[in-house]
Amino acid sequence: MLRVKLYGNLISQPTRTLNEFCLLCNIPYDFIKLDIFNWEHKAKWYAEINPYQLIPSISHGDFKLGETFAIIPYLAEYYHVNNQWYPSDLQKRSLINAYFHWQHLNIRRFVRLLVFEKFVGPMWKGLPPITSERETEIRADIAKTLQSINDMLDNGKYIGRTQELSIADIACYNEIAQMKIAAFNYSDWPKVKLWMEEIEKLEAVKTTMVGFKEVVDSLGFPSSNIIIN
Ligand SMILES: N[C@@H](CCC(=O)N[C@@H](CS)C(=O)NCC(=O)O)C(=O)O
Repeated sequence: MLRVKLYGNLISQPTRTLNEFCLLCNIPYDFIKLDIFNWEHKAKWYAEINPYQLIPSISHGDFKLGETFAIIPYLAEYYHVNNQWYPSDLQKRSLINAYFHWQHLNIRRFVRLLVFEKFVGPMWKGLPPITSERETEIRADIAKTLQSINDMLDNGKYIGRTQELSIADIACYNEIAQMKIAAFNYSDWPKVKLWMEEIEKLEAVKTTMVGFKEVVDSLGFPSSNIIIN
């Protein structure tokens, strides 16, 4: 069976989501680690795989594709995925896809701002350190979004309105777990905390988080919060 080449780096939330999707759905793949800290994703060869020059991307035979939430439906269709992670039922799948669209301007937007302004900007782009006022402002937006996720979970369903965990939960988890590098405390959102613990029991997530922790350690960011038992 044709194998997928997955290009990315496990520091990246959507890379982890795709890695976990392949593991959970037994999709045959090889992981190609890009040294994004040395701008490998901006290299000319990579622009041919993903013209947006972001990670993750895949190549599959001659076909090349970027954007996680375009890649998941592509892989699902090619490998006939029909399981709890991405059911083929049209309505269930559409509810999961709805989360994919929501996340960009909600949880991902605020987490990305925090990670960018606190770490990426000062360390790689020569930007000044984040001020405490600005950090408080972003954390307040994260808190509001976490509260709405907590409320969603409180309704007795998972993120994709499913009865069991799906790839929507995995994608959402990766965004929220990114804040472990900012020593984030999740205890104000008890449903979120429990749900994270449930996800962290999955072998696919544990394996991927080990890789995440390795990158975080190599960068010297706090990693003790990235618990893998
Ligand atoms: N919507 C894209 C987002 C991709 C994205 O923003 N990737 C980040 C890492 S998480 C990246 O490549 N950053 C490098 C850069 O901005 O130069 C997806 O879901 O795949």
